[in-house]
Amino acid sequence: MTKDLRTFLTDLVKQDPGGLKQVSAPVDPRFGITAYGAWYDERAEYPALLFTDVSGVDIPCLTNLVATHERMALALGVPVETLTRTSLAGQHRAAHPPVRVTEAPVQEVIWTGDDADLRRLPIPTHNELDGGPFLTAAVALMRDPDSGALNAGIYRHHVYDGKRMGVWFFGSHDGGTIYRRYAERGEPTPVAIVIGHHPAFLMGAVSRVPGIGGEYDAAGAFLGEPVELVPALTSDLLVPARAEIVLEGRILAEERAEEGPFAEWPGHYVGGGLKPVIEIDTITMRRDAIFQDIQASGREHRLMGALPRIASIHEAVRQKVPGLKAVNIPLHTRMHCYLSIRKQFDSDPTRAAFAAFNTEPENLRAVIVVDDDIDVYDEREVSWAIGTRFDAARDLQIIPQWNGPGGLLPTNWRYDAEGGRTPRMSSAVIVDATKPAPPVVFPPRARVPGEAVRAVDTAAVHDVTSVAGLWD
Ligand SMILES: Cc1cc2nc3c(=O)[nH]c(=O)nc-3n(C[C@H](O)[C@H](O)[C@H](O)COP(=O)(O)O)c2cc1C
Ligand SMILES: [Mn+2]
Repeated sequence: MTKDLRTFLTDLVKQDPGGLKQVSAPVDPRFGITAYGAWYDERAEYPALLFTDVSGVDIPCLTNLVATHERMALALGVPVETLTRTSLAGQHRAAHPPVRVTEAPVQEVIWTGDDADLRRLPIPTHNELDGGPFLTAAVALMRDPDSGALNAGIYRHHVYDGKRMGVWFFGSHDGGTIYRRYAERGEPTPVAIVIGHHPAFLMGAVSRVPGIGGEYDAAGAFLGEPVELVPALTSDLLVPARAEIVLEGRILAEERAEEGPFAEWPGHYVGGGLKPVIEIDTITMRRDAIFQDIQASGREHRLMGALPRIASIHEAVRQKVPGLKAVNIPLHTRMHCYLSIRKQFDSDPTRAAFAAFNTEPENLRAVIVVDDDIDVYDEREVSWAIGTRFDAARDLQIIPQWNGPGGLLPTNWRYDAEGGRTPRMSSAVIVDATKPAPPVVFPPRARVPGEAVRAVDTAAVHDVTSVAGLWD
């Protein structure tokens, strides 16, 4: 059966009892949905939550679906260790290109005109000081007017009323490039916003694919099968046939509106300032559609930011430094990246770090490079490498003007006592915690020979309950 959100929920209920919880009490989309996520977060639990009685609307809201490595592993059909302890390298992106189909479940229900009203969807307001409801799991599709390529990405959409939303494309993201290309010609940008699909589809949509477009291929690689596409109703865009909901509209060429504030993954609120405005014309959906949300600024948001990029960074760094072994972006500090390499040249760490920075230019602030005997998934190992193999005067490189100006990182802004802010550039660092390249002989790491440890006779070990007999 072709994979979609429903096939995944079916798998989840079978494979992971308790992994999906239904909340049948009435909830207010304003803080009511995220409140349940926060309640579980306080207990370090992250079940997927399906709200079937959201006040004022008929459509249920699903959140926290992609909040754990375990569920993502289930979605990708791999052991969880593959997600938590490897780099998901070698996603064969070209293996499953998208296919056109004729059956379009996502167009079973069509809302046009006044009926195409965003207020009929269960769109949460997530955190205390957010400027309003936001779409957080919405994959916006646009076509590059120069190459014709279809591009996808998740972008935050600030819902202003039944028809209009603000959208913020960060820094150099392709979404913004496409919008600016249309806007420079004075034309609106056709957009289709996809809500609700298999988690592997979302992994593809937020992958760092080189060049504009290619996200449908990346999604196919993660799904292990092609994404099925049908034509949108109001543009030449192609939308996933088995998505839950699609919003069709245009990004207006001239209009701008104040966007945000909105709580972002670094854990702070960030206002966008004046941003492009989308007008929605048509909303299509499946019968009994499920609206999908990502718990903003929570674990789900950070996991979805880190996980797909680990694979992309692996792929980019490996091209420059073939000795790359593993990549980690720790969930709790998503602006840091750890690379372990089998070092051949003293230039390897710098080359590797720049390849990582250039794959994730908006988000990374520090790349820490270690040798291949260091486990980048173990914070203690990384700290130990810094403590023993890194000399700040020689091995710290500062890139003074890397990030910003502006964006999500608080360091990219200067704040003042009046509550104002000015965008500024911020720096990035490379921490080279590797040993010198061969043929330099570095002291070996202390260890008891493995052979001797394996020969330990545990049957001869017992608790000492009395000292009688141990000495005269
Ligand atoms: C939950 C979530 C929210 C995101 N929000 C935004 C956003 O508001 N703006 C943005 O430019 N990128 C956002 N991203 C990142 C993009 O979706 C992602 O980097 C994508 O690769 C960008 O694609 P593009 O370069 O093709 O535009 C978000 C990612 C996730 C997982
Ligand atoms: Mn892209």
